[in-house]
Amino acid sequence: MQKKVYSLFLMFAVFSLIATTPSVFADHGTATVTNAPGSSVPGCEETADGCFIPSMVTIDVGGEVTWDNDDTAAHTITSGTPTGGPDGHFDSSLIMAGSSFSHTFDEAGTYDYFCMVHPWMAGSVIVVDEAAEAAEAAEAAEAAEV
Ligand SMILES: [Cu+2]
Repeated sequence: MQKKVYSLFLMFAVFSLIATTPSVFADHGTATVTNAPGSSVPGCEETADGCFIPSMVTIDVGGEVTWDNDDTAAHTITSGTPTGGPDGHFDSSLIMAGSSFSHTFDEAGTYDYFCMVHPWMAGSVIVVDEAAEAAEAAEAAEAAEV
């Protein structure tokens, strides 16, 4: 009897996990980053916001990040680091003032990027596999039962 109640509770826990997953997807499906105004001269990297606002975004696998260049200068969104150089994941080439660039991320991981014109401008995109994490959590809940 006790065992049956516990199984019901576990089933409810798993169902609620499944039920909440789609909303998590919706929350992290897209992200928008803007270039800090005046970032074509050094200084933005010293501010709390950084040169890309926000300088770190988290999305799900399959999500899309859009960079809006609201600054008055042209910038690039180039994957890699200022010291290591471009790593080939993505490169916007020059984005003119008032234009934007989007990239879809199909693999989990951390993607650093910078501006080739102004190498003090750096940011990161973190791509997480929510479905895999939910499955792991469900597995952990199951393991805890034993
Ligand atoms: Cu730039």
